[in-house]
Amino acid sequence: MKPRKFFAANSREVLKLVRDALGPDALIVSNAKVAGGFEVIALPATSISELVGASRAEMALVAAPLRETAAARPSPAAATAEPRRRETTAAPSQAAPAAVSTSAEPAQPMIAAAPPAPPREALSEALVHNMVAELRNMRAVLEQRLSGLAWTELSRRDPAKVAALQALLTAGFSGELARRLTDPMPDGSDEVEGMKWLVAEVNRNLVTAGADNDIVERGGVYAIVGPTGVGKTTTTAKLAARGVVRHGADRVALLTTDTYRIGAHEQLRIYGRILGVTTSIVRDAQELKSTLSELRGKHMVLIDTVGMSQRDKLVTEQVHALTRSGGNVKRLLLLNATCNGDTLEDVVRCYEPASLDGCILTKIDEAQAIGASLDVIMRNRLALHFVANGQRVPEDLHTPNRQYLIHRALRAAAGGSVFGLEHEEYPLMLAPARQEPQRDAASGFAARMGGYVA
Ligand SMILES: Nc1nc2c(ncn2[C@@H]2O[C@H](COP(=O)(O)OP(=O)(O)OP(=O)(O)O)[C@@H](O)[C@H]2O)c(=O)[nH]1
Ligand SMILES: [Mg+2]
Repeated sequence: MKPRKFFAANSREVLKLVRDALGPDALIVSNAKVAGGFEVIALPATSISELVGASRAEMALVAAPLRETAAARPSPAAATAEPRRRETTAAPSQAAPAAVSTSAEPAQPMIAAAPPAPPREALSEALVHNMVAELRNMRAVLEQRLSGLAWTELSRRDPAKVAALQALLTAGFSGELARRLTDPMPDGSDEVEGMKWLVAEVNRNLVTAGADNDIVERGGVYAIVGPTGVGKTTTTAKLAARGVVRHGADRVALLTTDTYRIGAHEQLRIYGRILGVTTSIVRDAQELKSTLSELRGKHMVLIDTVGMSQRDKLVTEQVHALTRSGGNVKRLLLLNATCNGDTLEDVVRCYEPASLDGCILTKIDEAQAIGASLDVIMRNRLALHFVANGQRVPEDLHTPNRQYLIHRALRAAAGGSVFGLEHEEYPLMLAPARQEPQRDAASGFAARMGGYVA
């Protein structure tokens, strides 16, 4: 478990030396810029388990004298436990009087034999726990320092790639997608070419439904799902209005599963009445099935669903009810563009993205930046069917224009923001070590930097 020192002209080479000598899971203990290059002190990955093993052994040594001291000085608790021990010892031989008379002698042998296991175990566990926490902290710090080094190196070597990464991160894209998108950028591009290349790459990765094959044109049964207040009922009405304009009111039907809250279905009924479209309420999977069967002849049936928190277990029940209902119900998830990336990611996960037909991005009129929404949509490979940019029914619903959305997302990078980062702070976003405590510093870092340093 002896630390080894490595030296090379630059950070990339020194990390290569470390990896060649100690493997990809090596633990970097320190790194520093020294005269003529970089110096790194590293340990093999096995040292962590040796460290933990050693600490257990050391604890055993420390615990032994403690046990002896406890034996010499019985605690009140041990004294009260004594009669119970006597009973247990006496029971098998039925020799109670003899046992009592033996234990009336000085109490040392009884107490010395008592296994002080629980406190020792607890102490040792606490020590191991603390050590693991310390190692994780060290790992996070090291990972950030290494990311800093890599960032400096990359800024010097490939400024266009750094500018693209910075633009994506500022726009609210995740480090993961920003790396993935910029990784294949050709080396040696200038910044203007680099940004053009980036826009084309985002464009290629953002899947949208075109005006000619939108759901209103295609028809079918669509359940509009999403968290509370995201705009499900309003968007259902907007879609229904488009359906009425293109196919006539008698070819469109509205359903609501919202019997959860008093009067909730009234909102949809009013829209239905204005549009001249039949509106039905369904209470369970069975009723949904029979109503859908009655509405078989319609071009488009839209189901407005219950609004509830994405963490609510009713979400799962609702998903299953719609699946069980048959009638080939497709689900469209509504995402609120004003939410942050983590919240949107959580929403997508709760609604089982693999079985979604796509999504609609709402409230983009209220969102300062839409990078995080586009990131979640792209990473989860959701098809974006519509964007909603206001409360007006039916005007504020549009088929997505990718150029406009990308321009809008990246525009956030150009304007200054109080939440903006300084150039040298970006590596912190590229090395989210605290969220991934299980990963090794060296290998996790190399993976995250997509091979920039290795
Ligand atoms: N600014 C803006 N407001 C919107 C948009 N879509 C819906 N809203 C408003 O958001 C509020 C909630 O909309 P609803 O359609 O009732 O949302 P919901 O998802 O059905 O809500 P629950 O049924 O309570 O879960 C209403 O005031 C809508 O007018 C949009 O694209 N932009
Ligand atoms: Mg609603």
